[in-house]
Amino acid sequence: MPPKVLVTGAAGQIGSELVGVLRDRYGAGNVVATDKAVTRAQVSAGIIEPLDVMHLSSVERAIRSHHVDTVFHLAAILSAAGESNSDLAWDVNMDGLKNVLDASSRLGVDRVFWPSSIGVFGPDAPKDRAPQGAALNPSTMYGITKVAGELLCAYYSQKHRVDVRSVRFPGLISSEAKPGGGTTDYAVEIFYSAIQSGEYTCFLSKGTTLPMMYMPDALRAATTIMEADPEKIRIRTSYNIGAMSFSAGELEAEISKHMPGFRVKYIPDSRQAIADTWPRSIDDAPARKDWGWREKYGIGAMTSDMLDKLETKLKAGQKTFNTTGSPARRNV
Ligand code: NAD
Ligand code: AKB
Repeated sequence: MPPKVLVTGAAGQIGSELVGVLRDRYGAGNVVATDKAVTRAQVSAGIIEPLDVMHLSSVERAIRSHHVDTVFHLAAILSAAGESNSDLAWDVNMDGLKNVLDASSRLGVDRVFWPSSIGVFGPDAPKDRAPQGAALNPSTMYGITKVAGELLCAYYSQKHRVDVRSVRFPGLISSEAKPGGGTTDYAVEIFYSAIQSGEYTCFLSKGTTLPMMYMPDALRAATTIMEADPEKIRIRTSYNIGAMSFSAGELEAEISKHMPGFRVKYIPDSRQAIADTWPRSIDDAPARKDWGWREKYGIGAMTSDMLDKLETKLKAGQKTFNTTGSPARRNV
C-alpha cells in the first residue's frame, strides 16, 4: 500500500517540486499539497488545500480527513526573512513544527520528514568539513529555530514514538520555483539574470563560499531517507548532507564558460553577515554510511542543466522575456 502523504509549505521552493515527485511515486490521489495559500499553478495536478500550520486543529483535521500516515513538513520562514521578522520566524518555525509533531503523535502518523539547514552552524563551527557533531551555536533566529527543531524532532522520536527523519539541507538551487527569503538565493537569481540580461548584482561577496545542492539531489535525499528502514536512521536530530561547495566568484566563472560575456558586480548587503557565520563545506559521512546518501550533481553538471532548463522555460514565456543584452550561450 502506498503511503497517504500530507505536504505542508507545498507552494515553496522545495514543495512545488517535491509534490510532483511524491505524486509520481505514490499516486496523485495519495498526496495532499497544502500551504497557507496554494494555487493549482504551483503544484502538479492532485489534491490541494489551504492549511496554516499555526493552527493545530487545522493540521489535525487535514491529517484525519485524508487518513494521512506520512507528513513532509516544509512550511517555514527562511534565514534572511527570519532576520527581518524574527517573531514570525520563531512562531512559524517552532509552533508549526510542534503542531505537526503533536498532531502526528495523537493521530498515529507513521513518518514525518522535516528539513533542517546548514543554518544550524554558527561562527564557532569548523569552516571546512563541519562535522555532524559540531557545536551548534547559530547567531540567526532561523538557525536557533532549526537547532531547537532538531532537538524537538529527537524528543518526539524518543518520547512519542513519532518516526521523524531530517536532513540539514545546504542552499538549494532549482530551475523551477524561485527561492524565498534565504541567504543562498543568489545562486538561483544569478542564472535568471545571466540569461535575461547578461549581468547580475550579487548580494554576497565574490569570495563567499557556501555548501550548495541541486534540487534533484535534494528531492532524492528526502525520498531516500523517508523510505529507508527505521533501524538505519541512527541520528534523530538531523543528518548533515553535502553535494558541492563554491564561492559566488566560482559560480560566476562556471556560468561564464557557457556565456563568455556574463558580468557580475558584488555589492554585499545584510545577508553577507549571515553567510559569514555558516561553514564553507560540511562533512556528511554518517548520512553516507547509515542510509547511503550520494549526490549526483557537482557545480559543472548543475550549471549546464540549470542553463538548459531555464533557457527553455524563459523562451517559452518569451512575451515577457527581454533578450536584449543577453550574451550568446557557447557549447561547453
Ligand atoms: P520557501 O520559503 O520557498 O517555502 C516555504 C513555504 O511555507 C511557503 O510556500 C510559505 O507560503 C509556506 N508557509 C509559511 N508560513 C506558513 C504557515 N503558517 N502555514 C503554512 N504554510 C506556510 O521554503 P523552501 O525553500 O521550500 O524550504 C522548505 C523547508 O526546507 C524549510 O524548512 C527550510 O528551512 C528548509 N530548507 C530550505 C533550503 C533551501 O535552500 N531552499 C535549505 C535548507 C533548508
Ligand atoms: C537559506 O539561505 O536560508 C536557506 C538555507 C541554507 O537554509 N537556503
